[in-house]
Amino acid sequence: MSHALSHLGWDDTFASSYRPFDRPDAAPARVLRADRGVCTVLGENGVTRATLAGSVLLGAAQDPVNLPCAGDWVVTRRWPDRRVTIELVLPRRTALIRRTSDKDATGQLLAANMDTVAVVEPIHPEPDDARIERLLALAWESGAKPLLILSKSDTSRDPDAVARQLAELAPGVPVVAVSTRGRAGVEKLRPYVADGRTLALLGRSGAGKSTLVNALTGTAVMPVQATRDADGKGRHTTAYRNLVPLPGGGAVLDTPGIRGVGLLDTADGLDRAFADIAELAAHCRFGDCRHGAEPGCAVAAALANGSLAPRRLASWRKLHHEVEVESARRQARLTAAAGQRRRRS
Ligand SMILES: Nc1nc2c(ncn2[C@@H]2O[C@H](COP(=O)(O)OP(=O)(O)OP(=O)(O)O)[C@@H](O)[C@H]2O)c(=O)[nH]1
Ligand SMILES: [Mg+2]
Ligand SMILES: [Zn+2]
Repeated sequence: MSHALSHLGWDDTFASSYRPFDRPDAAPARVLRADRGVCTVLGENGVTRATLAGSVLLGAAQDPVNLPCAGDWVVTRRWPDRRVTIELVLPRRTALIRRTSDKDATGQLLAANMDTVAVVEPIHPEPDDARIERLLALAWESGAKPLLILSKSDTSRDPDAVARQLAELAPGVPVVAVSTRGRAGVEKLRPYVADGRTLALLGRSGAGKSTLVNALTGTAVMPVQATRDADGKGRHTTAYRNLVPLPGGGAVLDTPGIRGVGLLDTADGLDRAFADIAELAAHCRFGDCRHGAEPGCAVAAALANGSLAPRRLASWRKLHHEVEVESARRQARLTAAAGQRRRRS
């Protein structure tokens, strides 16, 4: 197995899905950055640019999620004229996908094959509970392990207290407060970027994602916002999703700050992000309990005794509704597409 690639997470599973495509002019590589048909890939022999083979373009025409993305493992082919093409995207172990917009129901792949997805939320200005919950649902849905990073902890007098408070929004998710200023630094994040591991960063613009990447690499690989706005809003600085290999092995995947993040129509991530409510709901008397006025509702009981915050339930309802609407939309699209096929045949 390739030593250089194993630092980036190449393992027996990827190697065995690569094997059928192995040939003298082929090689595995990992996508560092994808840029409209041209990818920057890192292989055994270093970094090269690669264009997309016809078969890859065909797959992408069916669903843009099939396009290679930062973090993907791919089969590359070197041509006699030294051009390099991407022939195939190897099956993804994990995939971070958001719904792009309300009308257009296609998903957008943000990162692939990461072991951990960190939701990066700055301590200052005030952390946004609803955003954290939404992004954690997306993180759970990816199949990777979620992590909540409270960034800019130097701007808070008691970051650990904030972390404890926010832990309630994140059942089963480790919460770490970090600062890129001062001694504490980002060392708490090292385990997530240990040799062979990939950590993806997700969060609003200005959260300090690229600053974290630079702190982890020890060099200024990613441009960061020059000045910190008082209101913390800031313009988008990072425009590309970028996988950055770290000197000690492991990699961190930076993403541009995202404004709207829609959930896809799968509820699994949501159930895991709201494991506290899912657990309560399992104890409701009726299997189809809507947690309104039904008798024997464990969710209502938890609200009444104060162990469940009303805000938390409202947040869950909102996201749940969104997923249901999305699911109905997808069903309608499938029905329409089937109708078209029938009329054509
Ligand atoms: N006080 C403080 N400021 C920080 C810290 N980390 C980052 N910043 C500042 O926050 C601003 C935004 O940082 P970026 O790293 O560019 O944020 P980003 O999340 O990459 O933003 P986008 O690329 O737009 O998504 C910069 O001005 C940083 O100097 C920190 O730990 N403490
Ligand atoms: Mg950035
Ligand atoms: Zn109930």
